[in-house]
Amino acid sequence: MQLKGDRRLEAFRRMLRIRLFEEEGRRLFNRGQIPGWFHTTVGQEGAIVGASLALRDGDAMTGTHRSHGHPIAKGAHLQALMAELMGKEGGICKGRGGSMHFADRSVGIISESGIVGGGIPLATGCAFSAKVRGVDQVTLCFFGDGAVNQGTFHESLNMASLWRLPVIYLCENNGYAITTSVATSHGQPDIALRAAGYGIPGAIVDGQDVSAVYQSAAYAVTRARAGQGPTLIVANTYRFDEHNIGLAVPGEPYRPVEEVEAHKRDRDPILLYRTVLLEEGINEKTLTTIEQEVAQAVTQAVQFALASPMPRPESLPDYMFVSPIAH
Ligand SMILES: Cc1ncc(C[n+]2csc(CCOP(=O)(O)OP(=O)(O)O)c2C)c(N)n1
Ligand SMILES: [Mg+2]
Repeated sequence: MQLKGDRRLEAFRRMLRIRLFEEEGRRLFNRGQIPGWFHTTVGQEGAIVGASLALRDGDAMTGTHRSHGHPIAKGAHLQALMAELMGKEGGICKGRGGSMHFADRSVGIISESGIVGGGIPLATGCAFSAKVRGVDQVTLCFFGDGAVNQGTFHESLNMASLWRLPVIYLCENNGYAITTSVATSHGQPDIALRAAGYGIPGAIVDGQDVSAVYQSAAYAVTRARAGQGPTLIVANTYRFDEHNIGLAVPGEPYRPVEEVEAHKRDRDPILLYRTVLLEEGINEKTLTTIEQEVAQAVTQAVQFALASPMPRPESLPDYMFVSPIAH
C-alpha cells in the first residue's frame, strides 16, 4: 500500500495547507487576534497527513491540544477552522471550541482535547460504537508521547485489544512533553514495545516521511476494518515551534538549539517530500502551482475569519443540552 498518482500531490498539498495555516495563525496569535493558547503542528505534518490519508471519508478521528493540523489533513475547509481559532461566529463550532476544544464533524473529528490523554478513551468509545452498530467505520486516535504515561492510554488499549475494536492509536512522538523529554520520563522509551503488553501489533515509523506513515497506517486500517483489532503506531517526529507560542522557558534550554535547527534544516517533512516528488518525475511547475494555490486559500481563510462577527453574548447558552438561563 503506497501513496500513488495524484494522492502523492494531495499529500504534499495537505502538508503545505497545514504549514501555511499554522504560520498565519501564529502571526494572528502574536498580534492578539487569537485568544487563549496556541500549539502548532509545524514539523509534524508528515505524521498527521500520512495517517489521515489512510482513512475513508466516513471514518472518525480524535485529536489533542495540538490538533489544528488534523482536520486539514482529513480535508477540512480552512475558513471555518481559522474563524474557530479566533472565537468567531463563522467557526466550525461557532467560536465555542477555540483552538483546543473544537470538533469538526464535516471530516469526522469527534473531538480534540485539552486534557492530555483525554482523546484516547473517546476514540476507543467511538470504535466500540462502530462495532456495536455493525458498521465498518475505523477511528484514528492521535496523541503525544506525554499521553502514553496517562492511565487512559493503558485502560483504553487493554479494552480495545480485548474487544478487537477498529481503532488505530497513533502516537506523535515529538520527543518532549512541554519541557520533559521521553528519555527522562519513560521507564521504557521505546513506546511501540508497550503494544506487546496488550497483545496488539506495535510499529515505529519515521514521522517525517509522509509515505512511510501512510503505508503503516493503511496496513493498520485494513486490519481494523477486517475485525482484527487495534494497532499502536509510533511516528517519530519533531515539533519546530515552542510547546506553545510565546512560552518562555527560564534557565537551561531543555532541548539544544542545534537539535532544533538540524531538524528544521534536514528533517522538514514538506521539504523532504518535495524532493521525493521531483525525483519521481513531478515537475517543478506543478509544485509551485500547488504552493501558490495553498497560499491563496490560507489568505482567504484569514480574510473570512477576520470578517466574521463575534458570537452575540446572549447566545452563550445556545447549543447546550439544558439551558441554565431561563429565557
Ligand atoms: C491531564 C493533563 N495533565 C497535564 C496537562 C498540561 N499539559 C498540557 S500539554 C502537556 C504535554 C503533552 O505532551 P505530549 O503528550 O507529548 O504532546 P505534545 O505537546 O508534545 O504534542 C502537558 C503536560 C494537561 N493539559 N492535562
Ligand atoms: Mg510530545
